[in-house]
Amino acid sequence: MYLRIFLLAVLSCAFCRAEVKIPPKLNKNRAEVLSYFAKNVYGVVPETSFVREAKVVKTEKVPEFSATRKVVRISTFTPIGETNFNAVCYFPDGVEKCPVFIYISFRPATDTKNSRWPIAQILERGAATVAFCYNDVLKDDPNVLKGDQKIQVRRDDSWGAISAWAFAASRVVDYLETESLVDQSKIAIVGHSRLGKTALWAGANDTRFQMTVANNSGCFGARLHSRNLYGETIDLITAAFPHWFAPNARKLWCGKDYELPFDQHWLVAAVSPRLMAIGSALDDWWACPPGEMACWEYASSAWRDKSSINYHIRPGMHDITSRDWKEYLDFAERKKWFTAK
Ligand code: GTR
Repeated sequence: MYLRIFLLAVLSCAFCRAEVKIPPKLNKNRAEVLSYFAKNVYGVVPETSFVREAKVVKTEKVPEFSATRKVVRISTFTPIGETNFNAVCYFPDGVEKCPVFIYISFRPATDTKNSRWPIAQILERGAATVAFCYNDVLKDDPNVLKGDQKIQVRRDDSWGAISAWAFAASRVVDYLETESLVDQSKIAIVGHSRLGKTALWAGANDTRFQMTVANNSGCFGARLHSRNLYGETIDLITAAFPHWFAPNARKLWCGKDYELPFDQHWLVAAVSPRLMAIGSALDDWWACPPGEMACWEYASSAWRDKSSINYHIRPGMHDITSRDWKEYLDFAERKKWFTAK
């Protein structure tokens, strides 16, 4: 498989416009990196006085999972105002203090047959898991930030949907901090694709996430722009999904993928020394696995303990599968997350 990816990269270099470029060296500290990416890519979260609230609205036993399910109503804040969303939590029976895997979901969190969120597989390891649906926070629609009465003039560094979804993930942690079943030192944030970008942005910003998982996260995720061989470009992503980013992302960087003064390994490095996992899929050409692999390689230098940043690539298409989850759970196990069981 690694031979296949190598050949893919070589052929792509030969036939595409790609060149092997050394990405810009990280020349900022973590706080500077975060404010740089906020201003120039994902947008700045404004100061807000919204009332943070999390209410457990339902608690029930789920015998088929040997777990307790809690539904929590959580308040959050978005570029179009305050809103509420439900987080669905599963706590395995018999574990006093659980690691928790928060999954940002495309599908409603009430869907227990979602192959991308393998509840039983996670619970079996002695971890709890929580999901919320990103659309319940802010609709994933290019028009969502346009023409709304509640939204004032959108500034060049105003926040977009990725920031809003990441902010909501941190509100889930606010709740978990009040939950006695949780081991506060073992909270992971997991996302796939656009939600892999979101997980990376959330994990870079909020140090309460002790593990960040960016699965097939591609452009503006854990993939170098300067090693994009044949996948999504800044032009394409910011034209199709302008609402994901600050207007600056397009204004400043469109068409400049190979000449940026930064690259995504800076953001990945902002997760260090906490745990980071990057996952690729071999046939996910749009996300560009060689660029994700290179992002891992360049970001790795930020970790003194190299075993705390994990990379894997599996055969197959763009997806988060139980094979990927096994990789992330095994990574957590290697880092002694499950000793409590
Ligand atoms: C694509 C987008 C990618 C990725 C993907 C997804 O259309 O171009 O950046 O985020 O959607 O989220 O599935």
